[in-house]
Amino acid sequence: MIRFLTAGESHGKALTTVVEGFPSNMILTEDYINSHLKRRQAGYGRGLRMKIETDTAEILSGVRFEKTLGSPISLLIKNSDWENWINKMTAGKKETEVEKISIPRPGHADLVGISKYNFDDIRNSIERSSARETAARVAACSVARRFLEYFDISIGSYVESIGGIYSDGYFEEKLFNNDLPQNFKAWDLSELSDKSEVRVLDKNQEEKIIDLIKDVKKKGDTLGGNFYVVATGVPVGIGSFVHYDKRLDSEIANSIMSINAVKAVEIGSGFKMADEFGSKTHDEIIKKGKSFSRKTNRAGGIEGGISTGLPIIVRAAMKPIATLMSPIESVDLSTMEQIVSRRERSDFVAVPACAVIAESMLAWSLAKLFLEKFGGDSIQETKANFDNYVINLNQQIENNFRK
Ligand code: EPS
Repeated sequence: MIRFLTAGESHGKALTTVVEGFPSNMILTEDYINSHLKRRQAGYGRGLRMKIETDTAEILSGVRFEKTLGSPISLLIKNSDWENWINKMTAGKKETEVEKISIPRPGHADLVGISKYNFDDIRNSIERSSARETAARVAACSVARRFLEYFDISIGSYVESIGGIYSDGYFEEKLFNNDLPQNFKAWDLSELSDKSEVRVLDKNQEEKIIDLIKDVKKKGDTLGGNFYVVATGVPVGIGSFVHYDKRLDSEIANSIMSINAVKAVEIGSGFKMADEFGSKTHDEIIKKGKSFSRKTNRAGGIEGGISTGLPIIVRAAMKPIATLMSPIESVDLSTMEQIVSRRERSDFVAVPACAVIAESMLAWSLAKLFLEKFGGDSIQETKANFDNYVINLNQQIENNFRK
């Protein structure tokens, strides 16, 4: 079983993560991890903080001469902004008076956090609930992503909409109609979308979105949006129907929903399916060489909680950022007066970053169930188990069904 923990506050000294359970002998470098950290920081509409930080992970353990040892991998990402926050965030004694925050921002974790943890300062809620934590996740999950690359499993994403501005649906149609080029890899989507400042695939849409963000910035408002995350090369048989916690779709939904500000997760054409006839929904099974495929991929690559071998398609919705420069109403907890909420430096839009984080979390979920099936202490052992399975797949059906 693989697992990871993250630790660190948004304006604390650093973020850390410990990743455990991956096989030995995988090539893993800081450059690889940092390339994904950099992608998470991009996107038009982010706030000033991203100009301060250049997220880089230092590998502290679990890797020797660029190869994993099978032991826990610990990673450190320093917060450059720490210098400005030492007095406010020190783990040591309070040396100076620090103003307590008493006005919760609607939509943020401020109010529930102080209620739950018995805090006398909303700062204590803000710090750990901040999406800054996702930098540590992207670092941790890049180990999973690296692992999946050994099996040609590729992950990519793009932004479908921001502030209600959608593309023409060309790519979604291709995905759901299972009409992708033979050599299509999900990473191709990221290579394309990473070229756009808002990670969309359509130039026309990009311009409209950037104009809207400019307008929203002026007004002190924020935006959310929808995005797609796709995985290709996932073999048939990952996940299971035998128990609720072994289902690949529930595992994925859990990990994507755990990302800050995500409010909905959909597998395949989920919500649309609910409005259609069964005959117009289910993916017909067709012969493909000696094996099988599906005419379409509305199920998003998962049936009965198990991967079908077709691309895994996940869509998610991120709500608008909760910190507003033109704030809405709240209550000052120190006076119990109705008042407008506090302003705090923040992003205006973070949907492009959210899609990168979702790639990372999808990689984690896939690696988790993949390793549960194939196991192995070294990457060579895992690879041998995997190759053996793939070779025998068709033979198995032939032996069991042909007379
Ligand atoms: C965030 C507020 C902003 C964002 C932050 C998430 O940070 P700050 O308050 O320092 O300006 O930039 O995101 C990150 C720091 C990051 O790395 O993604 C919040 O309140 O959730």
